Amino acid sequence: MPSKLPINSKILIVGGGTFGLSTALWLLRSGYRNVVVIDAFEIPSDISAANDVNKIIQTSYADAFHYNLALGALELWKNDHVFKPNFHEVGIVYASTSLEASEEVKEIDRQRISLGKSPLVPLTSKNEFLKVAPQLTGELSGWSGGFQQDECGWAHARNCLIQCADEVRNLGGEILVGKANGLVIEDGVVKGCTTEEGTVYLAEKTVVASGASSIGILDFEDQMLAKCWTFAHIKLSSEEAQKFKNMPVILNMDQGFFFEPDTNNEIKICNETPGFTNYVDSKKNPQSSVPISRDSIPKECEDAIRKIFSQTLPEFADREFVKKKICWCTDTPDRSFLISEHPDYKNGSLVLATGDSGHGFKFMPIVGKYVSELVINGCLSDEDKSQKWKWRPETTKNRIQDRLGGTGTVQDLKDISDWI
Ligand code: FSA
Repeated sequence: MPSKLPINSKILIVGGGTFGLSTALWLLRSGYRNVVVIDAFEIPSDISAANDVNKIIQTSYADAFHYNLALGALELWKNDHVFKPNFHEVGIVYASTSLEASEEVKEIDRQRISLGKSPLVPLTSKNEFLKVAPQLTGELSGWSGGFQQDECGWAHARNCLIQCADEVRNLGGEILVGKANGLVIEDGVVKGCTTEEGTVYLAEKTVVASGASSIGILDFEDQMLAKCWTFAHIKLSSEEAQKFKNMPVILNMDQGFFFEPDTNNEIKICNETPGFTNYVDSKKNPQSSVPISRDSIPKECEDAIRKIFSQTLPEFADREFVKKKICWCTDTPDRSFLISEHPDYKNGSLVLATGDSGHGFKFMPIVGKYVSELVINGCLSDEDKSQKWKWRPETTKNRIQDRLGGTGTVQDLKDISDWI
């Protein structure tokens, strides 16, 4: 077993988003004081996937590994003063309008039962949906599913970033602006990173936690595939918004999801798709899909969003979008995270904490526990986690897709001509 990292060691975390800030928080709470986070932007970064008004906080998973991990996070969503104020435990309506999606809901139910949880409340008719979400006015034709009342809902993601960053600073951590573009390596040991601005940051341990931007810093041997999803906001009047207070998250597994209005009276709605890449080389190597920022969405995504409203809240189906955005995630081949020491560098000097795979945010309160364990002890105490999250370029041949909706295939943004 490697020796424990001395308490005064300098730890550099590249990326101040979900994984990076959580790691900084856990390290500082473990007594490490020399913790520096750098991010290309002030927090909350405009390109962090978590810079968003709401994200689903879901504990129910079809697989026991993520289910148990989410239950660990839930404890902190309910009790940690950084996260608790941002968690809204309003429940989730899991719905489906296709056979594959209804299978997914059944899988979740099976896993719940095997973990000793009560089954989801079955939703097989419009009336049953209205009992749990009376705000819905649409016909919900072909909708079925299940309802989970507690241990789930949504969180104000942007405020989590802000509050976590405040806590990091309060505990003595530093958060600096700089766009990392490479590592400083001496004799096989990572000694920090360089930035586009020409600054060199040195540290005993470097953690790369920069989500979809991680591929700009080091070669992940095609394990990371940056993809984006789309969402829009509509604005309600105060009277309209009033009716939706504490509405559960409406999550149709094959079409998309929406939330109760935020404090600005805006409803955020996302359409489900297999995601979009942005390849910059014609060979389409996974690592050449790079995030770009856009305040517009493909027309087909607008149509999909309006379709969800026409089934659930037809009064909003034609309402103007006051915001349209794309949001970047980075998929590993099997959609488990990559939380591991890099095998090619000595002394565990480079730790990777990335590969959110489009389901990372709900784990924000707890993910740093494991990354910090790796930084401090040089290994994870749980063998299952070290297996699941290890460096694994051999898995790139069998990349799973694992999402429903849209055209059924991952499209490249450059092949989309119709935008709104
Ligand atoms: O499990 C979750 O955290 C839901 S994430 C929401 C979402 O838009 C996915 O529906 C999508 O497939 C992609 O993974 C990005 O995130």
